[in-house]
Amino acid sequence: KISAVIFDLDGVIVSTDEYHYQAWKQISDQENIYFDRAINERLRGVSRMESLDIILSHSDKVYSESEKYLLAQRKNDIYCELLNKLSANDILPGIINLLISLKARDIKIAIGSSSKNTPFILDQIGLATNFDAIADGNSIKNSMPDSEVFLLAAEFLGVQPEECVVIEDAQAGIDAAKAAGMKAVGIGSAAKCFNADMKLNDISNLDIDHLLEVNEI
Ligand code: B16
Ligand code: MG
Repeated sequence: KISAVIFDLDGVIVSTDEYHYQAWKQISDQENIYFDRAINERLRGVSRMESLDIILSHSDKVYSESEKYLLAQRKNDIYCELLNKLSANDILPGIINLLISLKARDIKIAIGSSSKNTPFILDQIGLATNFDAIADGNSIKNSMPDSEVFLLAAEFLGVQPEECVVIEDAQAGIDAAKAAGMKAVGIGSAAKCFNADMKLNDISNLDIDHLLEVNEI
């Protein structure tokens, strides 16, 4: 029986994925590295340093660890500047209604995100105190597709992995949820994931009864 829903952040609760793209685009332009939206798709759910490695794989130059660190820091400065514009208006359609319905049914809710900016983003959109637990990029060693972030969220909630359903927009996140022994709902670009238990274009099409019965699918 499902007793908790774990939400990914970027691409599920809020479309910060567009800001990640803009920030990485500025860095790759400065470095004269080819970068486009197709490459950006591969960065979904992937940690900051692993994202940088994917971008740098399109360059012939060999970057030292300290150069990489500085590039990642510059990207994050640009990204955080863009995050200043975020507000509750940027919460994606269907999310608030879903959170209210889950609370009404005593289903626990958590965040499971690779992002180290999770506290700042939740604060900007006014959801900092709405979740029963938050597991994010600051509390994990291995990022998605490793199961660590979702297992940690379940531990914080005090529930078993098999009682959890994860909502994700990235293949890496669906893989992480399945590796954790959880059910996985793929939305947006993750609606194409072969291993998602349920596939949807966006949250506003989600039927909550269907979500909580995902075990029986
Ligand atoms: P940061 P999620 C992920 O968030 C993003 O999808 C991914 O593009 C980003 O590189 C990663 O967070 C790290 O973000 O630089 O803010 O620590 O989708 O897991 O909520
Ligand atoms: Mg995501």
